[in-house]
This record gives sequence, structure tokens and C-alpha cells, in this order.
Amino acid sequence: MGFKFAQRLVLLLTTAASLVEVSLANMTPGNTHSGAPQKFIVGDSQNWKFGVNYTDWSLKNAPFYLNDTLVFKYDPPSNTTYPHSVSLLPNLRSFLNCDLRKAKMIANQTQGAGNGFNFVLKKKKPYYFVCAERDGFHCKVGLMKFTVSPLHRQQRRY
Ligand SMILES: *[C@@H]1O[C@H](CO)[C@@H](O)[C@H](O)[C@H]1NC(C)=O
Ligand SMILES: *[C@@H]1O[C@H](CO)[C@@H](O)[C@H](O)[C@H]1NC(C)=O
Ligand SMILES: *[C@@H]1O[C@H](CO)[C@@H](O)[C@H](O)[C@H]1NC(C)=O
Ligand SMILES: *[C@@H]1O[C@H](CO)[C@@H](O)[C@H](O)[C@H]1NC(C)=O
Ligand SMILES: [Cu+2]
Repeated sequence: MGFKFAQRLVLLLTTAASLVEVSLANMTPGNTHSGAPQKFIVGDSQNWKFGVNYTDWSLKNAPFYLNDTLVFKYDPPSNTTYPHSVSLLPNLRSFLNCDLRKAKMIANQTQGAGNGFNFVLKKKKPYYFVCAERDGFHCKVGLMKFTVSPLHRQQRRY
């Protein structure tokens, strides 16, 4: 009787311990988006180029958090391809229409070379990224546009 009881107690304690371990593992920062800021290469292996669906890319990689870094990589100007660059648009309306009149260039045609151009999401506001090259053709037809609204990390509580 005493032995059986002890055995059961041990079993109970080990089960409880492994449950605690599992829940601790789930809360460990770094295994998801929680914890330290992350770096994302825009477009992954496709980089920043004409014809990639960046809305799709951003939806698949969301949510983004404050202080995460977006890395824009693109070839410098050459004789065989049109160059790219990175600009921010001021609002949703201009973003939807690829209206570049108030576009603010954040990376020029050469800054995407090598390790790329790093942009830190510092503010809690929507960012509207576009490639403003060729008078909006890259934005409208080339799908080189996406929006990101970084969150506070504390908003994830599991
Ligand atoms: C791009 O991806 C989005 C989200 O997956 C989708 O809704 C949209 O239709 C796609 N655009 C094109 C032109 O394929
Ligand atoms: C982002 O980084 C800045 C500078 O390193 C720091 O002061 C700030 O607290 C960070 N913000 C968040 C939300 O992590
Ligand atoms: C582009 O073409 C020009 C003239 O046709 C040539 O001088 C230049 O070296 C070429 N540049 C590159 C990067 O191939
Ligand atoms: C692009 O920006 C870099 C870094 O600010 C600068 O050195 C370079 O001259 C610029 N290139 C053009 C084409 O404006
Ligand atoms: Cu472009």
C-alpha cells in the first residue's frame, strides 16, 4: 500500500513536472516572434524585384513587431534590367493607387546591393512601401508594394 502510494506520487510528480516543462518551453522567447527583434529579407530568396507578390509575402510573414528590420536587396543598375529603389507613401489611398506624388525615397537605386538596405520598423504606424521606379509601373504592374503595421511585442501573451 505504502509502496503503491509512493509509486503513484512519483508518477504524478513526473507528469506535473513535464507539463510545467512543456508550458515553459512554449513561453520561451525566441521560438516565435516574441523576444528579440527579427530581420526579414523582403521577398526572401526572390529579394526585391519586379513581379513578385509582396502583399502575399507580407501576409505570410506577419505580424511584424516594433524594431524588426526589413532588408531590401536588389541589383544595382545594369544595362539589362531596370533599376529598383524603395520609397514610402504617406497613406493607404496613395498606396492603393500607386500615387507617387508624395513618395519619399528611403533607398536609392544602388543601396540594395550587397547585404541590402536595412529599414527598422521604429514606429507604431502603418508603413506603405513601394518601388517608385518607372513612374509607378513597378508599383502597379510589378506588384512592388506592401504595407506593414508593426505591433508591440507585449501584445502576444502566450
Ligand atoms: C497577391 O497576393 C494577395 C494575397 O495573397 C492576393 O489577394 C492577390 O490577388 C495577389 N495578387 C496578384 C496580382 O496575384
Ligand atoms: C526599439 O529600439 C530602441 C533603440 O534601440 C529602444 O530604445 C526601444 O525601446 C525599442 N522599442 C521596442 C518596442 O522594443
Ligand atoms: C552599359 O553599356 C555601356 C554602353 O553601351 C557600356 O559603356 C557600359 O560599360 C555598360 N555597363 C555595364 C554595367 O555593362
Ligand atoms: C545612393 O545613396 C548612397 C548612400 O547614401 C550614395 O552614396 C549614392 O551616391 C547614392 N546614389 C545615387 C545614384 O543617388
Ligand atoms: Cu522596381
